[in-house]
Amino acid sequence: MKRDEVAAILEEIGVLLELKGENPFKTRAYHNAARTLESISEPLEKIVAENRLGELKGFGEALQSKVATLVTTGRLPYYEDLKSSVPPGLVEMLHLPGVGPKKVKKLHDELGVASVEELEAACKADKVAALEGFGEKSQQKILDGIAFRRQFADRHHLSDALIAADPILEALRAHPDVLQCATAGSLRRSKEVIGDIDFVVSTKAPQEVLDYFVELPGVAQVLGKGDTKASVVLEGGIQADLRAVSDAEFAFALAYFTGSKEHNIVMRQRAIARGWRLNEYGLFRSQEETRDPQLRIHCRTEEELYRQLDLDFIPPELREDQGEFEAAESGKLPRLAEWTALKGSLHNHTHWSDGRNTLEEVAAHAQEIGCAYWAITDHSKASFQANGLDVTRLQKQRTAIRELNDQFANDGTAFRLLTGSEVDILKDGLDFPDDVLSELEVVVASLHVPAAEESENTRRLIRAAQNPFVHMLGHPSGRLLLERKAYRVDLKAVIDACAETGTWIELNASPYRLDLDWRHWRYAREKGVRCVINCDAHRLDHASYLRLGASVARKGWLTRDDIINTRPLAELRKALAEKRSRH
Ligand code: DGT
Ligand code: CA
Ligand code: CA
Ligand code: ZN
Repeated sequence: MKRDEVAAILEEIGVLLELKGENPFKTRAYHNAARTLESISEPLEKIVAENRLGELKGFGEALQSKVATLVTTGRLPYYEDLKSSVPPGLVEMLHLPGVGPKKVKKLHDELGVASVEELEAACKADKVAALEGFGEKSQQKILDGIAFRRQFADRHHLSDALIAADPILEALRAHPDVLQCATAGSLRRSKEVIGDIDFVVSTKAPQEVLDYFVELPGVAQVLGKGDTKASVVLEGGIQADLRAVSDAEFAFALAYFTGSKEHNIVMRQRAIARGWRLNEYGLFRSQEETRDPQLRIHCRTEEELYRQLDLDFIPPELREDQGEFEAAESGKLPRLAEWTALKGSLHNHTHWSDGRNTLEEVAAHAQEIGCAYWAITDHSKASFQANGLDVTRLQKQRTAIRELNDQFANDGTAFRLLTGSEVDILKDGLDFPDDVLSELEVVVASLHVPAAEESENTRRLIRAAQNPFVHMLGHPSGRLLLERKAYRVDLKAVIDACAETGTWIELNASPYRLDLDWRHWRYAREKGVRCVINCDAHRLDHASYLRLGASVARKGWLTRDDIINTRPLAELRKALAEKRSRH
């Protein structure tokens, strides 16, 4: 088992012990041990193999033996027993606002509440307010929290849906009776949040394939199975549909189930206008609904279907009835960016602020995945909760980055780290003065503590854009998908200001943000504003967000030229210098 998984289990043991009311020293020891593991730079396997766990701070014999067991066997009976002794509903209750382990324990001990549903009933019966340490206000807060979570209970982050869909698609592809298969629906269109996953297969043996699908590992529950369709719930809670059609129907079914519904409606109207009928089974020479193969206009691929309707092939990301038909009719669809064109990320964190890894680790990983550069933009001092850097630490970090880059130069490595900051946008300006910013290669300005009024947030963002040393605005709406709404802001006015000042806008590629939203990018692009697809990486594996960010950029009609970080290092440096030279 790897370091991060071991750390997560230690963390969970700490929480479980808290729920059981264990003494705080013991529970804290597990939380601290998890932190310690996250910050070690040597491979954990090596430390275990050399029997050196005892050298880690706070690792007594009991902890050492548990970690060693996890690393070598991948399991820990102590953890498994502990987990099965605590109702899973208690852990779920911890996600509610203002509810910590102590309160959960109290609710469980005194009211017998063991799930979120039971907690809701207890609140509605006014039993929670009466408990010591709770009161009316916190009872209401719990009820609001439950309602808020329920609102999103059946929606999922795109990244989670992609991870869940991948092994299922692989398994379908491997089945001997499956001829073609694909994901469709909102997942294929790269929507930022997903209701359910849709699969389409073509086969001569639909029953065999459907039987196989509902029995796949990863399927937690079967909701229904008919002759051509099955619905299941995957482990992790995402629902998935599979449709089985004949091979001649595949292109039509794929197009239909990819949607969107709005896009499909226009497609069908175009068919009708030509005296035809379009549905999930085909495009038919018919004035009525039909599934008659004799009447079908043969299309082996979606490209051929679009061609029949006098359209260029419309990439799935654009199928939202947002102007794609006009463009496809007149050969004006943009050539959408490919994620492989990205050369690095310009907004990332390290353990200098709230990231997990060292500069060396970050650089090595970025190189390994084929990047040409990677900017280090840790938080500025106002973000104290994220361990933001003051000027002194920032200077130190710059020196450390310069030394690393010197090493790369000596080794003949082309890769470079870029110095930078994610500087906080404050009420009266930025968290660093201009002379500090001017020495950094990359400056991202972000609003982390917004005001209540729209006009005030708009003013602050525009002012940041007007600063000649700010290259780009970070996560400009501040939304956290399925969790927190955007702050109030006039994004159109902000985009206009960026256009005027030559400031770029980030497409924050974290699956929880995907901010600026794809719906705004066409306007930004028309205004000439450039996009930067940034990982906002806090850990090495966040580098994979580049790909996710690119699929959402495609949804915003962006081409390679619209995206700054498709440029090689020398061109990027020129582009970075440009804004400052306007001044
Ligand atoms: P989701 O699952 O809520 O994230 O969004 P979708 O777009 O994946 O929707 P879903 O799973 O209900 O259906 C998949 C596609 O099937 C949808 O994008 C378009 C097509 N579809 C489903 N129901 C209808 C319908 O009533 N009319 C039309 N024209 N298309 C439909
Ligand atoms: Ca769907
Ligand atoms: Ca569906
Ligand atoms: Zn940020």
